[in-house]
Amino acid sequence: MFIDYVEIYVKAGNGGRGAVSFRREKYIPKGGPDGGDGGKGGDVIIESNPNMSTLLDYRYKRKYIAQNGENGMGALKTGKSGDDIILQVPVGTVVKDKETGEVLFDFTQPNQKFIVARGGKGGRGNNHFKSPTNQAPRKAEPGQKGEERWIILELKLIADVGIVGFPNAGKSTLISVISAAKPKIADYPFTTLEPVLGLVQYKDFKSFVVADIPGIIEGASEGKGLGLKFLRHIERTKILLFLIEATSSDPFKDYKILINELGSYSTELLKKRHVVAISKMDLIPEELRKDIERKIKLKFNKPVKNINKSKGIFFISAVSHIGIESLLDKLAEMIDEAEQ
Ligand SMILES: Nc1nc2c(ncn2[C@@H]2O[C@H](COP(=O)(O)OP(=O)(O)OP(=O)(O)O)[C@@H](O)[C@H]2O)c(=O)[nH]1
Ligand SMILES: [Mg+2]
Repeated sequence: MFIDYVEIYVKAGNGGRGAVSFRREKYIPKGGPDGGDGGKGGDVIIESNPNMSTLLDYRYKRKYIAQNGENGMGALKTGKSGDDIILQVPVGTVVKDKETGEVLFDFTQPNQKFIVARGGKGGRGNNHFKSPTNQAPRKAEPGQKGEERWIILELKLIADVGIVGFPNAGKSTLISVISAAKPKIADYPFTTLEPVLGLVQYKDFKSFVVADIPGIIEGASEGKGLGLKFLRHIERTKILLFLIEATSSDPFKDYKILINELGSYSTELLKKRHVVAISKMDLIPEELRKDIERKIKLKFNKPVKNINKSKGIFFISAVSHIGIESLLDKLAEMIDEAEQ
């Protein structure tokens, strides 16, 4: 199962307390203080693991408590430090403080580490409190408390291009043709229930990552269909690809509905550059294609509220491999531009 949002509790270990102890040696009646310090509490650390792809583990176990430091001992022995806990998460995970919503860390690379709750320091033993006036201090410190907090782990996939469209528009078919990804494809809506990433190996050994997400319908922002929560996976993409069926009765209207739904999730999404691809062109009889293309182009020339003009409109068929190359050329060019 693909899980992209969890809330968990983390608590670092407390520091051990410092010891109150006095040296005891033969023939020395009054030994000085020799109470050792308490050990440090264990940290709770989060680490990004490139082999993980979901936050599923954290659905079942919600609380992570690191070990406390041990108390200090006589003969200046420091208590043992508590063991750290390391929580592994997929690359693309954002860590937020649950109470404030503040982003604490964003794992964009593999093997990054972040201490989300710091273990408490051990308290000092009584050997630190000796002074000219007090040769036999009975004072030692308690250990500090380990930090604790509720946090949110949210996985936002990292892709270059996000494909958005109505259910059944052919999004999964397209990603299966341009990449090695093998998502489920079927002739019914909401076939795709979780996002899929595909690596497109492009000319000149370049590559880019495309994300296929579940279909969006009118009213998705009010919870219709699968809702909009998976749009978090296209928040980080550089480019959006709107995929609209050629056989639709009004492709331009579909486009406006999609824009509207995206905008109600986040206006930031609409600031991304985008292209439009009209899919399933093989279903249009060949002799009608030119005419239909011309009409659709004309319609899409009109400006749409809240979004910049698309960087191009492509007429494609994933099944018959029509127009795929020029679409990929454009996407690669736009990614290059976005990276400069
Ligand atoms: N003729 C034709 N059919 C296509 C083409 N692309 C996709 N289809 C068909 O359209 C149907 C839906 O395709 P999917 O790729 O599953 O569509 P989707 O957009 O991923 O759908 P959801 O996951 O439900 O949102 C399937 O029956 C595909 O075989 C195409 O280029 N030409
Ligand atoms: Mg699909």
